[in-house]
Amino acid sequence: MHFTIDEAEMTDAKPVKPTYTLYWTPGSASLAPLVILEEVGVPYALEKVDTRAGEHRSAAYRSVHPYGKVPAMMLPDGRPLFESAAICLHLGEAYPQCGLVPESRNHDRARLYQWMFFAADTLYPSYQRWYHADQYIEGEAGQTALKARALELLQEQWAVVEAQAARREWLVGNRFSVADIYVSMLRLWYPDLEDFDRRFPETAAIAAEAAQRPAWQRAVEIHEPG
Ligand SMILES: N[C@@H](CCC(=O)N[C@@H](CS)C(=O)NCC(=O)O)C(=O)O
Repeated sequence: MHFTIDEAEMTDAKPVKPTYTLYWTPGSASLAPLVILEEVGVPYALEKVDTRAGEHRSAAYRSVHPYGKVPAMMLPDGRPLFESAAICLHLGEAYPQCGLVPESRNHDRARLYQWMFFAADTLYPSYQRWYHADQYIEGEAGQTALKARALELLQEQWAVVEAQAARREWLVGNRFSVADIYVSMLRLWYPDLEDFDRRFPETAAIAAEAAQRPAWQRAVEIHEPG
């Protein structure tokens, strides 16, 4: 892992294609940004962050992500961007020709923000309580209770997504968007996927469609190798 831009790259007289660098870890929220990089087809580099070795807490990595979380992205102009949902939205907006975000004046753009924030700000924290109860409360009894509550919340929250998915083919407007990619990533984290698909079949159908896409398949091959 290295966190600085190659000086030769910066002084090279030849035009350099814009390159994104995604800082990623298997099983993390870096999957959705990676899928979107593959969807838009821009050049990118990958930097694996070894969270088990604590690389995400190093001073070098904090110069990219000041809170020491994964993912983060270095933009082609050398500026860092963090928060998985923000990275997804930014990439979608940077390449409007790919159609992964509705046009800015379209009401569907507001809906896209709604579902992205619901996913990142409501669903994601429930997963954090389920997977990392020890970071919220001390003692086994408290952690068990917190995990049980987190699962109840996940079920309530996914039911909200399911109601929307039942009304339309995709989550926003009438076409595939970054929101479909983001919620399909969050589905993968559900503790029991068979149970998820039974409870939330319409959302599962969106995830199944997303998983058919070549970009998703390429990203998963990199991100979650068998
Ligand atoms: N809101 C952040 C959350 C990022 C986050 O919590 N990432 C996890 C991996 S999915 C992480 O870095 N965990 C390492 C740690 O907390 O020590 C985002 O969406 O990017």
